[in-house]
Amino acid sequence: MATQPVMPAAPHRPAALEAWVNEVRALTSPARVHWCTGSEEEAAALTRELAARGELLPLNPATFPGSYLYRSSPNDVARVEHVTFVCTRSERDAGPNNHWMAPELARRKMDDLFRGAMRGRTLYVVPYCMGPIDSPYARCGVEITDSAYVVLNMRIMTRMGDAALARIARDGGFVRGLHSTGELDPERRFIMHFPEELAIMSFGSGYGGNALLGKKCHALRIASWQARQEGWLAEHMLLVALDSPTGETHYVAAAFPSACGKTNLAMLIPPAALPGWKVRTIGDDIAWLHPGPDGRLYAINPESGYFGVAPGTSPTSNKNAYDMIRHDTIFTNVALNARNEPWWDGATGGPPVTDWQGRPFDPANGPAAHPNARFTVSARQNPSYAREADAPAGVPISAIIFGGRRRSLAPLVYEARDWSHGVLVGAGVASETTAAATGKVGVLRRDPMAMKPFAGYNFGDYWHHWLTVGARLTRPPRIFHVNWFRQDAGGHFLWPGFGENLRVLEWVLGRVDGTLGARDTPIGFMPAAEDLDLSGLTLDPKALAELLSVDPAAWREEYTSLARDFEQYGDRLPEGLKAELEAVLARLA
Ligand code: OXD
Ligand code: MN
Repeated sequence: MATQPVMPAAPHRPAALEAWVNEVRALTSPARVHWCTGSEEEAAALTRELAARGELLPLNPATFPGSYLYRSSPNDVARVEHVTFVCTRSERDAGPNNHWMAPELARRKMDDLFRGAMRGRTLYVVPYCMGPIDSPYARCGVEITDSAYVVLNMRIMTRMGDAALARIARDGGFVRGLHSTGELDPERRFIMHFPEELAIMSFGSGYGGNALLGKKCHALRIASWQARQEGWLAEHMLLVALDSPTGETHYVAAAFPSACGKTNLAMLIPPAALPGWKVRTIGDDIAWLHPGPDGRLYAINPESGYFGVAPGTSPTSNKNAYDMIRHDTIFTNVALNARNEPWWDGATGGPPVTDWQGRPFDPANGPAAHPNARFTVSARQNPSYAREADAPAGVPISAIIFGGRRRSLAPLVYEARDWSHGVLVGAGVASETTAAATGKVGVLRRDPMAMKPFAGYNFGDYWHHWLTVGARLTRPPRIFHVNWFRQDAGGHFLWPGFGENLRVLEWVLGRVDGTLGARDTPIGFMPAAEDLDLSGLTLDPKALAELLSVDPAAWREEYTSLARDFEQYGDRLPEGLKAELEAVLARLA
């Protein structure tokens, strides 16, 4: 007798979720409602539908099988920080680092925008889990969206569908994210966060960070708020496993502002001159950090995919990424070459013939690929994927590295004296702005812990929380600061970067293990030239000297300006951080 295939039972839909979906349905009036299961068939059907409408363009099936190009509206190409709000009851809880709106006002404004907004469209219910589905550190959410492109991206970036729904039914609570592309009108575009209600409302944009609500909105802004209440940290950090030639593995977390090379560092390929090292990727953008029972700090990557910057991704800058995006990848706002392959600066195919807006390429119109063009790809396609990315308990962190894009001042690397000095080092991160957000590029701005756009509450309280978490760790990670972007007077980079950055990581781990030396400087511990393994590297001695120098007068100015910045946090600025700042200034005097 032929056996019938056993269909898995659809998971139970929690009443609170059904009620919310019904409420949103009444408000937005969609033509239909689709509960996403996360299955292959569902993804294939959505892809076919978008391709039939011309919204997803199939790429060369021989060289980029299973891959598509999506072109966003030309006015919708980056995160929009000026219309991103944190809506806490008290304005002081959002802090001077966030745009704030009173929650009732924000709700009313958003309800008005959402009223009838999904007429004629499908309302997709997207249950998702941030973190391994069986991890106690994972947290779930549900995004309601009217964009099938968002659904396909969320399926790559998160554990999406039935498994997440089953966990939500078990957990009870979930973050509520409501999204509509609206009319893509920049004047009617808002990204609102309600941390006290664990809710997000995003209207008028279809772009990544504004629309894939699991990422920046949930896993950083809302999660940082949750993390403060629950005693952990949600951070803008990559996570890597570093296997040394002697067979030891260390795990490192590193925070850099957007488009400063987190994905490249997370997928680093060791240079030939450093044999025996292996770098494996756990995450490239977000880390959730929890004090563990053994007094160490444990990390998970809440995401399951990469939403990476395409321009600059090349076989020399990041071969792992370059190979990874040769199939089953969604490209957004790249150009096309004559072979219908995606093109950006660094791509190796023929020259661009069609620009990111679909026009015949003409340099007079600007770059062929948008500078913030992206790829969305499953982490499992990464040749350097670390199996620990799925470990429910996370990985113990040996070192935390902060960094920014600074053409002057910050040396190649220095080490904080201890955790609380490290909090000051993180709070002092500054970086030149990039195309990841709208606004001017190349302007130096403070970006504490690379979280300026993402901390869901007052930075004063956030630094206090960092100090509190550190006090609970009996074996805290060491904290470092790096700068790959130092330039000479002629604008040339002093450090080769990319794979060579492993030389700096080697020193970092040598400090962790107590095997490599350092000299004491007013800003922290720094390697002398002989503490770095520079074998096989041709580096001008003058450049090296500059990379490893500290200019006390310039640093006094830097910390005096940081002290002025801190003033805006008033009595929310923790005493511990003030004391660290005064101590550095005293050392610099
Ligand atoms: C990102 C960003 O997309 O930081 O990761 O903008
Ligand atoms: Mn990021």
